[in-house]
Amino acid sequence: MTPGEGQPAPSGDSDFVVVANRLPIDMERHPDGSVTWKRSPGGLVTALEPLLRKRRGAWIGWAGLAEDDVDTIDEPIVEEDLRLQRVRLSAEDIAQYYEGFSNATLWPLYHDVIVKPEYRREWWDRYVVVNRRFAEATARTAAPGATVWIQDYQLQLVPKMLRMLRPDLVIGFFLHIPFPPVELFMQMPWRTEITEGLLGADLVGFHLAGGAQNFLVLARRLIGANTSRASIGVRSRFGEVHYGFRTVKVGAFPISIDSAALDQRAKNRDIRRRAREIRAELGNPRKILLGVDRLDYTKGIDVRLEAFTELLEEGRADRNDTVLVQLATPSRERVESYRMLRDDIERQVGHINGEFGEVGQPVVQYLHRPVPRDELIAFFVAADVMLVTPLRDGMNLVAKEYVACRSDLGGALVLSEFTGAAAELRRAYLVNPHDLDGVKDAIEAALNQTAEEGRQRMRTLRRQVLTHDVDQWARSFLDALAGTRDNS
Ligand code: GDG
Repeated sequence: MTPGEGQPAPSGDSDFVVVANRLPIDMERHPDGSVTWKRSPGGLVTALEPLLRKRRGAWIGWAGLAEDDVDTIDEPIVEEDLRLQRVRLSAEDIAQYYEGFSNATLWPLYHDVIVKPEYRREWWDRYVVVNRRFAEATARTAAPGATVWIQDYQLQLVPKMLRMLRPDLVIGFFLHIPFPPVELFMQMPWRTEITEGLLGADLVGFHLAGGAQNFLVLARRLIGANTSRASIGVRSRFGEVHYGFRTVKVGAFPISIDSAALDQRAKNRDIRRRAREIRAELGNPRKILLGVDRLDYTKGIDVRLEAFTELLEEGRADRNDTVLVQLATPSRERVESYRMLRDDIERQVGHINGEFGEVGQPVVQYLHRPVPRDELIAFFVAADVMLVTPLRDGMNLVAKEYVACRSDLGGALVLSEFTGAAAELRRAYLVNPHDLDGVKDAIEAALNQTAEEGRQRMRTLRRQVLTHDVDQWARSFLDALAGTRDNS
């Protein structure tokens, strides 16, 4: 095959390259102008690090700060066998590509337009520019014939741009958020460009078969491509889009967590002691309900607060003996809809405590800040009922983390049907977050379940989470990606 335009870009020497909006390290700039780096470990990096190290891997992404001179080509930061290559973003790139097009256009559009997406041409233009910057950095880093794995909605144009620069590469793309039904996607003024951008990959992966199926329909209707018609399986029975001279595979790969590590950590004596302390600090209530989310309008935090309010009002939850803890990590605070959400949630919390709390004894404990990992695990261990009520969520790792932390088979999970996790965690108390009575009934059932019922449910949930971990997710995707070349 010949490259689409001009000369092929010069190649680098990494055989395996991960491309994501963020690097797994944060750059910190100090008042004296000096710069230090802080690791920000997440599930993705934990899963991919061993593979990256084994294959002289590189990770390409933004370091989290605004910088000038975006065209500067930085030396990679080399950590043992792992290379971290940063892509610079200016303050304007952040405002238009990241906060604008990614988080005020794509995010709401892909989450069922819970908030109205804004379609602004200057945001789109910047999205194209920044995607090209990522594609060029990747082209410089990847060795001939390397495998490149592009992550998420911020980078949907990179597969095609990269293929034009480097047709020798094996390119995979995975979307971490839902892929919407065609009827919604068609709102997007740049729908053809985005669809063609994704079709630059050899394999396009989604959490759920439904998202993969939506993408096949889109490729048929919008691009006029021939596609397979059979239903797509989970980690199996991939779909196909015949596009030009190429065949693009499409599949479902539900992401998971490092289940065994979390299971172990939650058994730690200090963590268990801290869980007991948390209960004591909350006034030793009979029941602790817990929510853990980025403060995002997709997460349905208002839904659970409303349900809890009505349960208290109706005396179905005891105001003297029940506490709801909501940990809300600050998120995207410069985007208008997120600022409004924060105000709404904080008003709602104030209202509930005003109505049902006592001095020194609120019924809702709300923290608007990230808590350290071990503290979070202690909250999972302490919580009797975990509330996960998103209106739409690609997967939701919090639900899986809660389950992984409950080797005692205690606790109960209330889980929205509109999360990806609901497809796997069938023994949770599943709810439709739009049906408030249904949510209330489920919370009440979870609060009052017998110990035996709880154990049975949790045992089944744990079997699922412990056997399907993030390592399996990465391997199943990469095996399918390697398979695209074996067949060609
Ligand atoms: C996107 C998709 C998909 C939260 N608060 C704290 C904290 N967290 C951690 C959780 C969990 C992670 O953040 C959140 O992951 P989620 O999956 O729940 O949600 P998104 O951030 O929206 O992620 C989602 C995911 O991508 C992966 O594909 O599942 O559907 O929207 O790990 O534990 N961690 C710490 N302190 C906190 O206060 N340490």
